[in-house]
Amino acid sequence: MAQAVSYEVTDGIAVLQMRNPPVNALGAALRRDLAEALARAVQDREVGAIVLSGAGKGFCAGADIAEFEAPFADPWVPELCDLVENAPKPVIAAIHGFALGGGLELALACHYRLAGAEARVGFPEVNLGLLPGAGGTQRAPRLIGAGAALDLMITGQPVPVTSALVRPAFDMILKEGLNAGARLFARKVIDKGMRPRRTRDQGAGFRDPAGDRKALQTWRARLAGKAEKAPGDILRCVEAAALLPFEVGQEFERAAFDDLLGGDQSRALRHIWRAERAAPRFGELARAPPRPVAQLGIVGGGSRGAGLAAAGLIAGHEVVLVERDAPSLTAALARVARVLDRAVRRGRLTQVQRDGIEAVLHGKTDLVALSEADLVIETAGHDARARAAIFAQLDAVVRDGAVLVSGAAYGDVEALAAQTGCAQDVLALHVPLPTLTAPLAEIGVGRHTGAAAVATLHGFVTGLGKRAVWARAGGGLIGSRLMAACIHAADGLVLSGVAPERIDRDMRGWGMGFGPYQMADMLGLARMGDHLEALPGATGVNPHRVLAEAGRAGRRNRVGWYRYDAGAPRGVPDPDAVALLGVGADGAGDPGDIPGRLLAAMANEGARLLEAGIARSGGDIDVVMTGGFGMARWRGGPICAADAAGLLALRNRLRGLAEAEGGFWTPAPLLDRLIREGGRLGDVEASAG
Ligand code: 3H9
Repeated sequence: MAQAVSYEVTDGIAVLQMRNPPVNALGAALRRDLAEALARAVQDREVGAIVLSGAGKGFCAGADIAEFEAPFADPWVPELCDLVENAPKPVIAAIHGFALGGGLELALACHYRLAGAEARVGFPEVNLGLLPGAGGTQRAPRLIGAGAALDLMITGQPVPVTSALVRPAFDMILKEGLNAGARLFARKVIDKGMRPRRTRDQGAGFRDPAGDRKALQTWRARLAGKAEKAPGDILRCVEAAALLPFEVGQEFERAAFDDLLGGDQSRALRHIWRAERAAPRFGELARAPPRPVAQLGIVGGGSRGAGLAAAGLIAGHEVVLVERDAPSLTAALARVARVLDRAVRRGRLTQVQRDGIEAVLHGKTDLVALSEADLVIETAGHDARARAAIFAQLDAVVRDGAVLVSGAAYGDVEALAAQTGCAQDVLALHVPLPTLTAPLAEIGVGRHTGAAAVATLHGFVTGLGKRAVWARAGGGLIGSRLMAACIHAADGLVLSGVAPERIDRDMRGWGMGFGPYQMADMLGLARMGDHLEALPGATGVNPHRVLAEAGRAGRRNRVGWYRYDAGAPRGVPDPDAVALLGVGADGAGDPGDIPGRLLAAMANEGARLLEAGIARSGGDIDVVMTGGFGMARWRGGPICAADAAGLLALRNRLRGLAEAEGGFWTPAPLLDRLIREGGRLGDVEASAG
């Protein structure tokens, strides 16, 4: 018998167990072996009923996502589901852990379903820009109704098997003893002469057509105007389930699935899925174990410092927060308290936990208080000199083995390390705002940083629930460098008379969470001015500096590129800002293709980061831009977008811009090489890390 499925017959019951670690993904071998095992059980005269289960931590995680980039071997998941459903002997699914995507579709194709009470089920295909394509959109509504099916498929969120949404799909939920329970159930099926109960012939889910129509209307209204394609296709397929015969609905689903699979959105989301899993794998983790972090030191209690202190407290660390004087400390502790209160309101923390947490928060006004800290993150230095002074003082007070982290994306780690006697323990960290909830953390590794310090910071940010991304420290980490390139490219338009709000609107329309000028206001215009001055190749007027020097700090003082008056917390366009630059405030300049221009700048900067070894891979860059800078996941990030549009087109655009506007636009040599070799930016892997 083949190895991806075990086969065992006892007392007339064949148990087919999927064995494809780690998650029983339905790869080609498993599909083939399951089809063979099923045929064997059907032919075996001794067998009266078949139990299908999964070994390891769950029943089945669905189709093997790694196989989506090549043609599928037979039987493909829909055919496998049909084989199961059309089996002439009863097939009983015994689900533990999870049944997701094609795994749940396989379970729905079985004739009876049992689950362990701990199991979770769901249709996460939408997160990959897909829909359940193995009959799920047709079978699920027949069992649980269109409303529940849409909730599961459009949100992509797994739910417990005990949830009212999915409970009707299960014959029995067992608190314990799933395998024994499945055998007993199979015995009963045999003894009572129960026949295969094909889901395609069921109609319990269609009992409330008015409710189904309402659910469809509600979802249709919610999805109106949304750019993502998969949710709308899911809606149409689920609607078809109620209107069309099963086989016709299945064909409809199959065509929609194939269309999504070949489209740019799913390709981008699959790229992000892979890249997000690859990003936290740092080479350093194999070279040294992390050091334990019991006490966390934070220097500076501004929004970043306070956010990190709160995140550290919630993750169970003792926190020492140091500010320069008593009034600053009072303000910093109040900031931490506000972040914690917000965490309670959002359900990240219970009030009881919140009440106890401040006992392990110590506010101090002297760096000496950090003598016991295992990890110190500096967020106070406003310029390189101030940061260097703090690192020199830290070196004198912290104990051996403490990891010292600069919280500034543009911090010069080598210069800071030179202030200490422990260069191997110095590195940088950038967590986007809002710090507590940002899903990612860029770890900036210096030339002299040791593997143990990297592993320690990696372990710390992972413990905060953030995805770690590797970057070489120096001259800005990945996100800040790409945003600076984006904003510099936008500035060229503003200086030629294009209104900033027009640029922001077009970029939001393309799929950025915030426009570049909204982003600059959030970061602060003085700091944005610094970032642009550090950007290689950026020359000419620095409009952020001009505005900052005119007293327009950004959101902080409610006036930057936009005005943030009491009634307009999101900001209103302010022609006075552009007037300061001496260019037309009427927005009359010719914008051309704004997203194309700004994305070209970002992709080119990304290529430079790859060449310089600042980013390890194109995937890492896209993970940073989608996870930390609000770029739509279905766009896949600037590197994925550049690959989709074609590198030759990108290079030609850059050449044209370089001729017209100068050196910043010069195409990175890596682009030439990739064009020659037929390569893609998204496949570039630097050897760093
Ligand atoms: C689908 O089913 C389409 C159908 O409608 C059919 C259409 C015709 N494939 O997350 P973990 C890997 S689309 C391949 O750390 P956990 C994962 O990359 C599919 N590989 O474990 C990792 O590998 P590595 C719909 C997969 O316990 C390893 O397994 N299904 C798949 O924290 C362990 O993963 C999904 O979208 C897969 N389907 O969580 C399910 N799934 O160590 C996505 C996982 O090399 N998966 N891997 O990086 C999950 O949500 C979680 O992995 C799961 C386990 C909850 C299952």
